[in-house]
Amino acid sequence: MTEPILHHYDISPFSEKVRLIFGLKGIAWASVIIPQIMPKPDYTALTGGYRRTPSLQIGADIYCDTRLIAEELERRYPLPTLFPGAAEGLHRAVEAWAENVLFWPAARATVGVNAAHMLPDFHADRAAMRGLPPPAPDKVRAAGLLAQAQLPPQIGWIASMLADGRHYLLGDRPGLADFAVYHCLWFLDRLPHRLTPELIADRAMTAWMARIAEIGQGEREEIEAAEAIAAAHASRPETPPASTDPELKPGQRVTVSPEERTSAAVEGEIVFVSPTCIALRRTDERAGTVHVHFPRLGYVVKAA
Ligand SMILES: N[C@@H](CCC(=O)N[C@@H](CS)C(=O)NCC(=O)O)C(=O)O
Repeated sequence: MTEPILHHYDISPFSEKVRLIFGLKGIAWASVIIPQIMPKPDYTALTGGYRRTPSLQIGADIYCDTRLIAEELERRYPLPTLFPGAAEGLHRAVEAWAENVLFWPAARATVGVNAAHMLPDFHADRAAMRGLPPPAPDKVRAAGLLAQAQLPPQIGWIASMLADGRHYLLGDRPGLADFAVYHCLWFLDRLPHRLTPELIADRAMTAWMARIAEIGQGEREEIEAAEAIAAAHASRPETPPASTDPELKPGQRVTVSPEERTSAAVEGEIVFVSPTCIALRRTDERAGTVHVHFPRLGYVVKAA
């Protein structure tokens, strides 16, 4: 099988979730470090304009969004499973809570308290991503403090999940629910002003975090973006399975964009649609013909 390539950067929390999946499954992978802020010309040559971090490349197939990346890695590397101890639906429900409700206050609190340590254009870049003007530094700090108040109740829920002595959130083996919650908390300590010392006192929770960290990243090898683009150019996308959607048919030209409008719409021709995924064919001068895959959940599909 062609080696997976993760386009990511080291302090990206969503990327940490995927790196842990590599660790759990013992996968060897290539790492391309992408810029934290726009422009990202090498990255968007592959994704067609999707800017969020990370994406997974396997030959000429590009998988956007960690929810879909998890699904694809589980399909290609089924063991050990990402869904031990409980139904996939329960892992996915914990993931949805963690990434929609827990993640944002954790990110805002971390960035707010570390406002002075971010890349010079970081705050302006993230505001522009949401169609907003650059924020004043004291606004970033104030928003961080407000956000921090949203964390203790949720941290209490996590501690309560571990209170019966279990080693992982849904049982005795680590899975997607652990990684989705963990990456939000992991980010609290990635910048010079670490927040876990003041926010996480529960010993079972600290021990759980240490167990997750020990899973590691699998076997990582650094490569340049140009190598990844050349690998896409030299590969053919996988033959997609039959489409299942009666409305969105292969051959139609559409755009796909995140609901939160945090990334440009990607335009292409539908090659495959399932209840969980939509894949578009597009051609780039450097990357050649690629299939860009998105989850259905959280993404808007429109006629181009
Ligand atoms: N739902 C997405 C969220 C990804 C996300 O928001 N990633 C952050 C970085 S960790 C991001 O894209 N920030 C803007 C950027 O990197 O350009 C996923 O699961 O992959």
